[in-house]
Amino acid sequence: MSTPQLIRYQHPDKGAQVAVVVDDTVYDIPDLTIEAWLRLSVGRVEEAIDELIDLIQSIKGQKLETIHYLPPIDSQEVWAAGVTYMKSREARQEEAEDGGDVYARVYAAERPEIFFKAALKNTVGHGDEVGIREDSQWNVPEPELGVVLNPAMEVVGFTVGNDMSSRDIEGANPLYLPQAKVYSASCALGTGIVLAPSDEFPDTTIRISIVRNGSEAFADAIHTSRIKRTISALVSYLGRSNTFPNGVILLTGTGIVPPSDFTLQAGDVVTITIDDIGTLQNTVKVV
Ligand code: DO4
Ligand code: MG
Repeated sequence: MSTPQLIRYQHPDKGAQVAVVVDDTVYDIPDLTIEAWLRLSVGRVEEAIDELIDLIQSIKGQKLETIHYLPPIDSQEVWAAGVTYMKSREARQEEAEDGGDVYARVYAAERPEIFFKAALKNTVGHGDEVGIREDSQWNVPEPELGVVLNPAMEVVGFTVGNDMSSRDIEGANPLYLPQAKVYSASCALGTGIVLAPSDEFPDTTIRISIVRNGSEAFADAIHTSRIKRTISALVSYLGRSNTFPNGVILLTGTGIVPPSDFTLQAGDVVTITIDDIGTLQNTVKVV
């Protein structure tokens, strides 16, 4: 049996629907929300996953065909860690108009950079359009592993994330970070939550490919072992003096940054694959 995945999708009659995907088969769980399941998993993550597996034995599944994915969140916020890979530190220092000392310092510091990234209203799912800002000339995707946490800050699984970023806005002044990071369709997540709880980073590779007019304009890959932080340290800082009663997603930072002369254009197709976690594909639009 493949690792179960919790997804949200748009059902033609019933609207937003939560389902479990196992072995390319979709099992609808009527009335379930991501919020309800994350709450149910507190203190018993493995048991809650086993219950889902038991439940789908009695449900008739349908083969996974064309499906309109929704982002695998409902009331959860998406937060993001930054400058967790050397490549990110180098690229930010290069783009920063003031030399970017702040990035070198945060890379070395014990406290990581963590920022609010998105709520559902600014997040798109696999297959939807992801946004670049109309007031920015330099936009990139950031392919990132997402850690999915329940209200007790226990890891329930992982997802694929895209922390879309406007490099000219961020580079002009670090205080512009929220504008560079948080806008319409600035975050993509999906396809779903892979229910493989672990406090260790999965031993996996994050890959990106950007296709423009049918040709690959950029591709790169990074192994998760290159990250400077641990999941437990990132989660511990996220949870300090803050609570997430419905769970939370934490993107763990990018280790891939396209060269400085690259910017996204409307119509580009961004495909992010994390081995054993999934593939997230979105077309770019100007917002
Ligand atoms: O400090 C800027 C943002 C860093 C970031 O998003 C990343 O490293 O992934
Ligand atoms: Mg990022």
